[in-house]
Amino acid sequence: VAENPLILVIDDVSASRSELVRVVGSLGYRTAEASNGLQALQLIKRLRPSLVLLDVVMPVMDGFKIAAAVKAMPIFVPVILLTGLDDVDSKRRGQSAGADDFLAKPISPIELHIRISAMLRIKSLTDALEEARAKLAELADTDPLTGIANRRSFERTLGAESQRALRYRHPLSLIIFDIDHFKRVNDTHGHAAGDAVIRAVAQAARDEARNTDSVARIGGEEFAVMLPETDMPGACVFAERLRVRVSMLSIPCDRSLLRVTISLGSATWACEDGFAAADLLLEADEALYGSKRNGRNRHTSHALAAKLAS
Ligand code: GH3
Ligand code: MG
Ligand code: MG
Repeated sequence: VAENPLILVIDDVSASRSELVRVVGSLGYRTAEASNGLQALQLIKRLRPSLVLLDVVMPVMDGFKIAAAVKAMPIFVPVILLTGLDDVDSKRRGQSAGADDFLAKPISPIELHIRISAMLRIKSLTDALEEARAKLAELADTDPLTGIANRRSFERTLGAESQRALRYRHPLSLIIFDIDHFKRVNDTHGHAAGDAVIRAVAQAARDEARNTDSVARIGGEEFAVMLPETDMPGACVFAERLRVRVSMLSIPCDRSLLRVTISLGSATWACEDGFAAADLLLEADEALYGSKRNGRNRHTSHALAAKLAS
């Protein structure tokens, strides 16, 4: 059940504030009140009101400044500006500050009710759109089979983490891993079993990683883990733990339990020379192929700067 909308009343004059709060309350809304701009902005952040009723005449931070600050927030909070009767100049300034509607004082309760209802309708439509947009954005970044990040999302993370590491000169490691002889799983047990294996391996990596790490599926049976603030020994410890964990999985499939192994390659930037995100990926990929060549079910690590220097 949706809660009663919360209306924030902002007015410096205590008597008119109380009167407005009383009227809004009698219309069936929940209320909160603020007597100045600073307090109002803090309350908006904390309480997330559905609508703001804002007096235009206030000391220090007037209604225009407050309206502009509310509109600069990343959430949509409708603002109804309370102006004097026939105060066209205030309406014009309020409009350019971002106020959504205007009401002339003295306020008629019926007029107030109509304006609030109309604004709340716009607010709920806007909120529903924003929710749908956020859901789509999440879907666009998620691999449907495993629920972890997809390649598109991984590439963005790789770019962002590379820039952050370079800028603050903090170490950064990238691990790429690939399921060994995965074709055999598909060929022997079928595609559905193959999918179950991919899901189980993704879950293992997700469980092993920290919240600040990012795990992504970047190919059919190929995954990546970004490890910010992680040097080469740290990446080796993580890779080894993950390798062992995956090798110990028993994945149910029909009447049998499937076992798989993974090969891993890592690249670490150790704050020496500069590097590009693509270098990290290339180097981790080369390390992975080293692991495949040397017999699979193992981890190979490359240092980025050392390779560039040689
Ligand atoms: P290697 O040890 O060298 O990695 O051998 P491999 O058999 O794992 O390597 P290869 O890259 O030749 O095979 C990968 C297979 O993964 C081929 C493809 O059919 C299968 N595959 C890719 N995506 C999916 C998927 O989403 N589901 C399933 N079940 N199989 C997939
Ligand atoms: Mg493979
Ligand atoms: Mg592969």
